[in-house]
Amino acid sequence: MLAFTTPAPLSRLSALPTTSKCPTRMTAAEPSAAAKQPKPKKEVKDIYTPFWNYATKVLESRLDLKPYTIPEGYEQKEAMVGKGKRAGIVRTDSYAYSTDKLRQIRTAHVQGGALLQVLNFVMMPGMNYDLPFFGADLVTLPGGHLIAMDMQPLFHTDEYRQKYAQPLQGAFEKHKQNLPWGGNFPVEAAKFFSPIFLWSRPKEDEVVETHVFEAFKDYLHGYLDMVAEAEPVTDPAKLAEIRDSQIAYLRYRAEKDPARGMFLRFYGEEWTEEYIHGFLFDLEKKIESGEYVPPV
Ligand code: DBV
Repeated sequence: MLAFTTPAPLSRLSALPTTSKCPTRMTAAEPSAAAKQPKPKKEVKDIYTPFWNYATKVLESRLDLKPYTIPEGYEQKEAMVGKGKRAGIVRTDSYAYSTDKLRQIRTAHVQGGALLQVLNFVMMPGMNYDLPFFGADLVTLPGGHLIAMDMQPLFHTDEYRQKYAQPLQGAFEKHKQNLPWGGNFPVEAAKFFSPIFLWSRPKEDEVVETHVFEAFKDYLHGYLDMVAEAEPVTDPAKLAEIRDSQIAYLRYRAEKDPARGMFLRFYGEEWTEEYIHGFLFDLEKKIESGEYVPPV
């Protein structure tokens, strides 16, 4: 499904970031020069670095960040993908932090130029908070973009929606006008989403750079507002419910990770499974190893 050749309108993504850019644009005034040269490669935009740079600044300014250990060998991974002229490097960078309230804040940033670009950014609260998960899955494939952003709920009660979806209802209404429903959504995933789930498949880079970026900013700040307000839960019955719900969610994400196929192709099975279970959705492993002790 993934290909290096990119149809319009994503033709600007038709070279990999590691390949040299054509230094000067061929103009109509230089037809002979243009004819002798190989077809100029157009510039590939790095779409998600500005998103992550923005998020990092906000996280640093609004939270008291602590380091979160990324398993050795998983901070950065590169692989040559494709053959001949179409070969290029796909690089995955990982970033992680924690805070007193957020067990894990982590991002996977995949840079494969024309092949694909991904920013997958999730914030996972400690189990003594009933906070939702912050989830952003921003994906650029040769055929277009796939945008998912949500405050993924632990519970589906009116009270919970009032507390954790309502504050962002206005932002949701505003952004969904520019980011219409993307359709074709896995049914079994529905129970993990909130009423303010933004899910869209824009075609144009500009939509990502403008409307998606604005929504990203609002959702990020909205989530951090909720985190700032959150009070720890102490009721043992409630703690058990939070624990079950968090595990169900993260188990689902690990099992159904839509990036698994891509990672398998690029980096092989051993790396992929360890990356998914040992970093991206590591809660169960951390509990098993005793590195994370759920509150009781
Ligand atoms: N998705 C991840 C992680 C990724 C990632 C960790 C690091 O959870 C990337 C990478 N998502 C990724 C890629 C694709 C998708 C698709 C590469 C494209 C897969 C392909 O077409 O080959 C939202 N992401 C999707 C899809 C959904 C989501 C519904 C389409 C899958 C399908 O149609 O079956 N991911 C999903 C989700 C959240 C999320 C609901 C929460 C915000 O992060």
